[in-house]
Amino acid sequence: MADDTKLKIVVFGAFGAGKTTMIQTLDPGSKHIEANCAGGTTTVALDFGRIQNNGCNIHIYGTPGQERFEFAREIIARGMDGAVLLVDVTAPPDEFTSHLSDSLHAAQVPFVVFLNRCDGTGADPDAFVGRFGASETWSVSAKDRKQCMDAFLKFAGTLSPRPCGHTSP
Ligand SMILES: Nc1nc2c(ncn2[C@@H]2O[C@H](COP(=O)(O)OP(=O)(O)OP(=O)(O)O)[C@@H](O)[C@H]2O)c(=O)[nH]1
Ligand SMILES: [Mg+2]
Repeated sequence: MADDTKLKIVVFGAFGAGKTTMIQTLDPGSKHIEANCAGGTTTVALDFGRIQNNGCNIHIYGTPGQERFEFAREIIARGMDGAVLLVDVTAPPDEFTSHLSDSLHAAQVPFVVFLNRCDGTGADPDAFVGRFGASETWSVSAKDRKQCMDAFLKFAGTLSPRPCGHTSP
């Protein structure tokens, strides 16, 4: 039977890392609450997309990357089954991404690292491999549907889905 289980996966990452772009790539019908900022847009509340895979309804929540939205990240994270930490590999390693990875370890939630913008000028994914202690690391471009979908579904397949009627804490 289709849609008989569900998963909540939350995407974290620093400002501009590509969270909204990846969720749009995974689900072209996804919703995004954004504001204009210098050179583009920034998430000011959340992203929400859905994928159905083998009878599992996967809910994907994107978080705001600006540090001042910590309260929003805490709310969105509640009841998550797994997380993706998205890292911009065209920029040097930053403290905020390390803070996000520390929070995921502290929450004892399974998470995977997506090294993003591998298509970008100056991309250096090797500088990040093994850095965050995640179960797995994938090199992707958030604009490449196949890369993102393959890695995302592989990660989702390692999680334990819940029955659809179950209410999370
Ligand atoms: N070339 C390339 N551009 C990307 C990639 N991922 C994101 N971008 C671009 O980077 C910019 C920021 O992407 P967003 O998806 O808005 O980043 P975000 O992590 O949601 O940002 P915040 O919500 O502000 O934290 C946009 O112009 C995207 O088109 C990628 O993999 N490759
Ligand atoms: Mg965003």
